[in-house]
Amino acid sequence: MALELYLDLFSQPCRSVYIFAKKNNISFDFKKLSLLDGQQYGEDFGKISLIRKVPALRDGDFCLAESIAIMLYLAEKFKTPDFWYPADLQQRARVNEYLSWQHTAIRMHGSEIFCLRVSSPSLIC
Ligand SMILES: N[C@@H](CCC(=O)N[C@@H](CS)C(=O)NCC(=O)O)C(=O)O
Repeated sequence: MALELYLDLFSQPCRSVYIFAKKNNISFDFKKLSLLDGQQYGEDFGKISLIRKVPALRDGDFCLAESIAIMLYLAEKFKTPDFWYPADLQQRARVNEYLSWQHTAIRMHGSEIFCLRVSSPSLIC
């Protein structure tokens, strides 16, 4: 069974996973999940992701949520070039530092802008 990625490209974490997989020529079945249509609440998707959020991965019987965890899984499974997730302990720690930092330092604020734009488009040009 091909590796499946459940994605809605409106979502920043989904775009991260998508771009990472594409850049590394990782083949996968693109499973489009429309958040605007509420497909995350469907019965089938509940079996893929307990937290009902995208991105989500299915690799055989194994399901995984969280964009960072998914990208690290892909990096290790497909042995992507070293610069993505270096083998060197301290270089890898630097990547981990960034991945930990970005959740609250970048992504959270990006989400706020997105939500504001969707809910009140006239407030932001
Ligand atoms: N920390 C998660 C965030 C996942 C997330 O919040 N996904 C949103 C889209 S950006 C989602 O699926 N929301 C659906 C919902 O809350 O109903 C990650 O990095 O994957």
